[in-house]
Amino acid sequence: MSAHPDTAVAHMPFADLQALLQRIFVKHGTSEAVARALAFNCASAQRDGAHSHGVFRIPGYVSTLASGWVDGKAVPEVEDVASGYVRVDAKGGFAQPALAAARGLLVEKVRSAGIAVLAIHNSHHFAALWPDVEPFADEGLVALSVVNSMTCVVPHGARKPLFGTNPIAFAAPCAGSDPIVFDMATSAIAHGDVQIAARKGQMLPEGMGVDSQGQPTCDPQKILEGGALLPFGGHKGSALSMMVELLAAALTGGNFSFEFDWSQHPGAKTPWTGQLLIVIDPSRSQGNHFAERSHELVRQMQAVGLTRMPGERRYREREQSAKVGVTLTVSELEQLQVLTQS
Ligand code: NDP
Ligand code: PYC
Repeated sequence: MSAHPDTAVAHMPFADLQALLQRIFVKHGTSEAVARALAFNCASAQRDGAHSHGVFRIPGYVSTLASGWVDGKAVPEVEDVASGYVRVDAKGGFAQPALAAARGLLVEKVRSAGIAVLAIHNSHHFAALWPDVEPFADEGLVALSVVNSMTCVVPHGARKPLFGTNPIAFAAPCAGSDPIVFDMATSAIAHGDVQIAARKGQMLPEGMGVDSQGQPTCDPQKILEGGALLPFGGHKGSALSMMVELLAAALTGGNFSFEFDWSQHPGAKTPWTGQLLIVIDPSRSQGNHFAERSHELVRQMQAVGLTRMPGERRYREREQSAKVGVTLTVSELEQLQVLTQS
């Protein structure tokens, strides 16, 4: 008996997956440049086992492009506004090509001023955030990024949802190892993981969300059908989520998570908001010692019993993907192949 396509797995080289995704993006209305940026991001998430933002997201990208909600051919406009400040208008397109367009100028400013900010607005971010920060740490820089999303999180102490799932990602170099990276939603669970649990018919742990009546529920379907999520860590996560709204939207000129209305675009899934990156050159205060100090911190954390660093699971998955290829289910692969045709 052969395995079910939802559980049977296929493996493919990273470059092949990236090329397949790139074809899908172009087929469904993006420019080659946008397709390259999104395909690299999405294939990287799949390669690293970041499944809530890997190929799982492709149907959402496709339906959003079809709805006319996002401009898949937008050409970002980069503005050099100050010695440590770059601003980008993504022109209603995706955030990743906007970052790619401004990256060279941003790094130039970080190297000359020691720190620089990249403020992206009028942008859609539908992806994991770590791919936006990790490459800076590979270059010896420290990077922090925040992005806001769509209203689905009830601020601590409030009655109705207002915030997005609003992730924060951080990356820092570490001597002798991969960069230290964390990337976390400020909601108790990412919206993508709620969708995955609903699809699998699995219940969530307690404390993640509420139903349409505001009552606590572990049923992901009830959260998706008129319910909402809670911030992680009560008032503390709620404050961080508020900070993300301020930095990613108020500061950049993007929409708050509650400010856009996609109801006239059935199929639209990508939040139309903003993103902030802060990048620091640690050599300005620590000479070449920052990466050694990072390593020392990790060593001490391990000495008190820590067995797993944030980012470590992804690096392990990445290593495994390099050996055997990127893992997808047979259903996912079949679905991708269909999307290259229609
Ligand atoms: P997780 O809760 O799975 O993980 C958060 C962080 O904690 C990761 O860096 C993870 O490392 C680390 N971690 C997890 N478990 C442990 C552990 N036991 N010990 C030490 N570290 C641990 O992520 P979320 O569900 O909060 O977010 C998932 C993704 O969703 C993120 O990539 C985020 O950017 C994305 N997202 C995107 C949004 C958008 O608007 N674009 C909105 C909301 C979320 P590791 O990666 O190695 O597991
Ligand atoms: O998983 O919460 C999420 C999310 C929102 C936008 C993109 N991903």
